[in-house]
Amino acid sequence: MRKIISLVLLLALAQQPSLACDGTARQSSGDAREWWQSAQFYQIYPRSFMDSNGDGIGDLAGITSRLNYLKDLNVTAVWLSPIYTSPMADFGYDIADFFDIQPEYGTLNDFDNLVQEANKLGLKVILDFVPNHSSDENEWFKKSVRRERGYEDYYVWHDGYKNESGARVPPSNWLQAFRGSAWEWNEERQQYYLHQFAVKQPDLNYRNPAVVAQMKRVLTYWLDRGVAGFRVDAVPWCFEVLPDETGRYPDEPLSGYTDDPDDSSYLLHIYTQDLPETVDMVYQWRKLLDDYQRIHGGDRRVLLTEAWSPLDYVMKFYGNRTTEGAQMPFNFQFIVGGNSDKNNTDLPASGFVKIISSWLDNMPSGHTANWVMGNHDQRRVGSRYGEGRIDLMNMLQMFLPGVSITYMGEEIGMTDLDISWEDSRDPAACNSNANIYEQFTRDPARTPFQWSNTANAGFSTNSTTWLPINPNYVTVNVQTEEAASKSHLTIYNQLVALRKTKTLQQGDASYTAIGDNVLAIKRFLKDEKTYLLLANVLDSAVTADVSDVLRVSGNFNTVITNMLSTRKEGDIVSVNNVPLGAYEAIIVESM
Ligand SMILES: *[C@@H]1O[C@H](CO)[C@@H](O)[C@H](O)[C@H]1NC(C)=O
Ligand SMILES: *[C@@H]1O[C@H](CO)[C@@H](O)[C@H](O)[C@H]1NC(C)=O
Ligand SMILES: *[C@@H]1O[C@H](CO)[C@@H](O)[C@H](O)[C@H]1NC(C)=O
Ligand SMILES: *[C@@H]1O[C@H](CO)[C@@H](O)[C@H](O)[C@H]1NC(C)=O
Ligand SMILES: *[C@@H]1O[C@H](CO)[C@@H](O)[C@H](O)[C@H]1NC(C)=O
Ligand SMILES: CC(=O)N[C@H]1CO[C@H](CO)[C@@H](O)[C@@H]1O
Ligand SMILES: [Ca+2]
Ligand SMILES: [Ca+2]
Repeated sequence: MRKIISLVLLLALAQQPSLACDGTARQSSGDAREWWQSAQFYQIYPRSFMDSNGDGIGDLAGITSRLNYLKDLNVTAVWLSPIYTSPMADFGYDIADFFDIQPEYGTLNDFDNLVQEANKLGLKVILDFVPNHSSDENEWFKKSVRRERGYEDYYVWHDGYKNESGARVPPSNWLQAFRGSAWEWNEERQQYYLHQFAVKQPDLNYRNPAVVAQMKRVLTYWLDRGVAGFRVDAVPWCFEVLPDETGRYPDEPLSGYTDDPDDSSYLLHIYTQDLPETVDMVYQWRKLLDDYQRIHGGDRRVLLTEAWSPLDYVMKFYGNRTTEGAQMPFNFQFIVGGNSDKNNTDLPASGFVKIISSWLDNMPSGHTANWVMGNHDQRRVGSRYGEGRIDLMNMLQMFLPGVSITYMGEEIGMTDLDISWEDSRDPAACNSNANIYEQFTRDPARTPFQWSNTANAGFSTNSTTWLPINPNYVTVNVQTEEAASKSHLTIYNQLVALRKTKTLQQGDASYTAIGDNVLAIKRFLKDEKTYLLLANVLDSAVTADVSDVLRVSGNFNTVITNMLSTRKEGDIVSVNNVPLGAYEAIIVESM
């Protein structure tokens, strides 16, 4: 089936080779562009970025000490994964106090200092906002367990049922994301509570206006501390369907995808995800940010939303005809749009084209595209797309029109480290068993950042770090790559500089596949230089003629080459005869 689809796509492309696509808002091109529209966002997983006090765990002072590195990368805004008080059942996505900092990461003072120092360097700070759930150690939950006034319905509680043999059974068949029932019995309250993630992550009840107001207070609190916006976690889970008039929640239908009844993909989540109420909630948060800016001034505050939902639902987060939504609903097509097992090491050029067009063709007009290649939940890009394609993926992220969102370490080509069962820390792994955890674990992409080839990769003075360090740090690290004449990092820096050209900031894009091997992308703007990204995505050499498909002619000048290319900057490329070695990727400019 997939073969047929890509064949049809190739035929369509052959007939209409220059699929022109504008990744950014036409009406806002030129002067009206806002700071975020061609920004580089950089995701930091704080636990693994930099340890300032030798306890083997990254922290806020560590991040502050490395802001110059981010400045040198010309990062526009840094998104920090959760840093709030947490028992760390899900490494900070289980928040015990939405208004304070996890002690092992530092204090509110350390946070204020981080924002201040970042702002001095022109860097904005974005926080992770985790609206769907809190920790069971949050005061709100404890009060709700005790049915304290005002907190009775802060979470989703239910008596459950007695089955025919008189045993207590949960209110519905709903499953949590980390395996097993989404309902947990609470002895003290004598009711079940809903947790769409871990048992220690009870879902807040968005049907309760007091909860909605409380979470808006959380946003305002951090805006007051100077953040430039929020990345919103796990958005599609916020609302669940209302119970029927007898108080019963409907069971979800079986998906047929797996026989494992504990696996969340055993069910189709038609009652627990992607509800319309959730979209409206995002619009309300956007309004809060805009109102805040109107009152307090400063640059536009932004929202980035995380939703692994069908594209038509994801696109709704941009807003509708009357109401603004998130500026950047995350585009996960490079993660979900390839092969279903996410092993894209053999993905042909048409697969890349399909991924790119799936976003650009479905994005409502007047909005800005964004490109996410990975994050702390996914295998590293080099491990998913193959190490030969590390630079290519960075090139795509920087070259395609719109916002780039880099997960820390991708700029130096960090790859997954296999973590043993004993060393596993992720609840998604630990809730399974030693035989199957590798399917679920998210630890391999969370290992400490590799700063140098000195002890512990320069991450910590402690030789015991919370997750082991990838032994490849000896060669894959910032210090070594900065000193090299050519490395993943020097190439990334070249891409950053290229991004500053008017063509890349404001130009149109067209793109196509030539055979299985060649992915060809053109960026162009009237009166400016034209740039071409020409990539051989497979491991056999080819020669391509891109002149007709990209509507270009003559000679181009080589400006950036990947690690596997033997070309040099300044080499002349004739667009009707471009030999490309295995996995070679180059960017050339018109002369
Ligand atoms: C080093 O890290 C380990 C494990 O994280 C910890 O138990 C130990 O106390 C740390 N050493 C120092 C000096 O902080
Ligand atoms: C009732 O639930 C209990 C506990 O889950 C289970 O062991 C038992 O088989 C169930 N009985 C029936 C009749 O479904
Ligand atoms: C847009 O969204 C708002 C807020 O959810 C809603 O009230 C309005 O009806 C929607 N408009 C259209 C045209 O869908
Ligand atoms: C992906 O597929 C390639 C080629 O079939 C294989 O060599 C590699 O081990 C696979 N990688 C993963 C992470 O499954
Ligand atoms: C980052 O920006 C500064 C000033 O805008 C510039 O001098 C520097 O070359 C840029 N770095 C890169 C990698 O483009
Ligand atoms: C990419 C990402 O942030 N994923 C998070 C989604 O939400 C769950 C629950 O909060 C986390 O476990 C994931 O890490
Ligand atoms: Ca530390
Ligand atoms: Ca929910």
